[in-house]
Amino acid sequence: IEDSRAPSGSPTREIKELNGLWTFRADFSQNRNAGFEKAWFKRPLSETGPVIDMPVPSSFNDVPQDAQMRDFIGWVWYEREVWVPMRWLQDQSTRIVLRVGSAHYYSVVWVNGVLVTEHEGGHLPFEAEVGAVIRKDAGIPCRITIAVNNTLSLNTLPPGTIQYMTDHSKYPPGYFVQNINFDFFNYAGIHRSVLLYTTPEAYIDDITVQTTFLDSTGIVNYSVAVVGSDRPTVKVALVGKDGRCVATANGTTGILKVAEVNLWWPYLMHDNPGYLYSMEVRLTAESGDKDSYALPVGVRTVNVTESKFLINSKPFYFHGVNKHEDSDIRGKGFDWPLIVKDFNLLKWMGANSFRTSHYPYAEEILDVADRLGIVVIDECPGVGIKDIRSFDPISLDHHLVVMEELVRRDKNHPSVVMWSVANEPAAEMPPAGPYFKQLISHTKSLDSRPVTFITDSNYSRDQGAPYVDVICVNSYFSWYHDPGHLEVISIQLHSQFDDWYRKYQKPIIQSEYGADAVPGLHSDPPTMFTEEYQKTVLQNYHKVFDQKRKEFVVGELIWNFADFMTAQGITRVVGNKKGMFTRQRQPKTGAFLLRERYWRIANETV
Ligand code: BDP
Repeated sequence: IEDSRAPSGSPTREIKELNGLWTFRADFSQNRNAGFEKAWFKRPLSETGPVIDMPVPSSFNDVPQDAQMRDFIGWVWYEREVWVPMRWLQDQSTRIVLRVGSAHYYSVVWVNGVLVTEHEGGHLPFEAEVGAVIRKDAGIPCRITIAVNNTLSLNTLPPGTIQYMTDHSKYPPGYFVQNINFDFFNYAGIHRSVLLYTTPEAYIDDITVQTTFLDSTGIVNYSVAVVGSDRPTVKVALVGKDGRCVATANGTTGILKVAEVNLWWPYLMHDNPGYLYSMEVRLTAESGDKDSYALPVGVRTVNVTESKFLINSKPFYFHGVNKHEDSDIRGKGFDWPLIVKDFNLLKWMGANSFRTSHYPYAEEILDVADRLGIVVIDECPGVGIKDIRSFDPISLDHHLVVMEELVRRDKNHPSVVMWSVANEPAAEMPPAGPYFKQLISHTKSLDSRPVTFITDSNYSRDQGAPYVDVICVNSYFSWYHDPGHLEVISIQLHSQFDDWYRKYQKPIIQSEYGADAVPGLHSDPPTMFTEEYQKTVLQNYHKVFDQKRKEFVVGELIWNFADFMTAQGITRVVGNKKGMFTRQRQPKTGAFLLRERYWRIANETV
């Protein structure tokens, strides 16, 4: 399933990882276009100018010891040579695919100087079939060149603007800055793995599963998309954790029925969370080609009522976090030790859920969430849509495509229980109504999960809320509003919940709340930026949550799991400090408070 999941290998497929050191150059020319004008892709990069080493995957920004590189806007060029195994080349029917897990923001890819694909969007995979190009030049190593541009415009997701500074008494000629309306560093580069992998000529292109259950019988509706064969024979088997086959079916679409099903349950809701079957799909084409693929499948349902979020028909309460893909040195680059550490911290805290604020995370992260039973709200990069021009048809068309790519990639993850199409857009602007109506209905046409976006608009003026299944509200009482006044949180939070519920009768999640705490700063009575202030904000919010979760509040997600880097600005002390953990993942006082709280809630609901 080529572009919807990271290839995991199978008896019929091989993978070659291209991670490691690549050759790299940033295009500092005045118009940032020398690379295209001089066709840097045609020859080895080292022949057209100076190069440096750059690790993949990683953001490039913090790797060189150079402020200009950290803040670079424009095209950067990556290159790597690789020997492709002879047997891949000899068998003409082997498809060879080049896959990039993600690169921020716009990518152009060449193999041996031949353009093979382009992709817009910084957080989702893309790929190209490259067998024909490589076979032409067999006998020499193949040269892969990837140019990546991190410039954001009004029509990108997230949006941004480039501002030229023309007062030459203040700025040098050609000086420009990238303005953004979102609160995290615009890290860029090749952020996830680059792979070459093979499939047979007739192959399994995609699999879709939808699950439900009736009493103790699990029901898995599946469909398999095959490319390269008109009359494929498809056999499907569902295998339990103990290796026993529990159901079989034939054909490209069908139903698997599992007696005495082990449902997929969230962490802390059941003593055996995250149960996954393996759905083994075998294809035989009329040509004799065989392909196979094993997809982890969790059997569970998701439903939303007027006041509850139900998983497997039981009320589910989100006690979790908002995260970022962010850490020292590698920025947003994929990093297994960091990922496993973060899951260990989530479990330590008793968190049962997270939101992928504010863009899709690496799919390997969702694989782990599936296995642990951690529930995910899967967000697209629709963050910072504040300018009315970012609601135009060009933006909407791109946003629809991004949701298609996201759903195609993540639809089979049982951990994903809801899509978020945006974070804090200017939802009170008139064009927001039709924009979100179309965006949400399009997403619903792709998949049956509930859909939301995260709002910070006033309940009476929000134009998008009529179309969401769950109201997700961010608020920063006693921080951005009434800074220093902890005593107003209770009244303001009660009003917030009651206003929204009265108007919409939909379940509500507090999708963000929090306060900055510079680790090690203390004061009593609490003052802003100390650990005590952060802790007290949380305590005051929690008192209200405890009342409202008996009614229609179905979740609380702290902002943020860990401190993270942002653009430089007068409200950010080396980044955003609203983390429960530091950027190096050491707990602040608030982390211990949440830990106590989350375990207490978990023990009530089990
Ligand atoms: C919210 C944003 C989030 C910010 C947070 C903050 O959704 O991205 O980081 O505020 O300011 O409005 O800390």
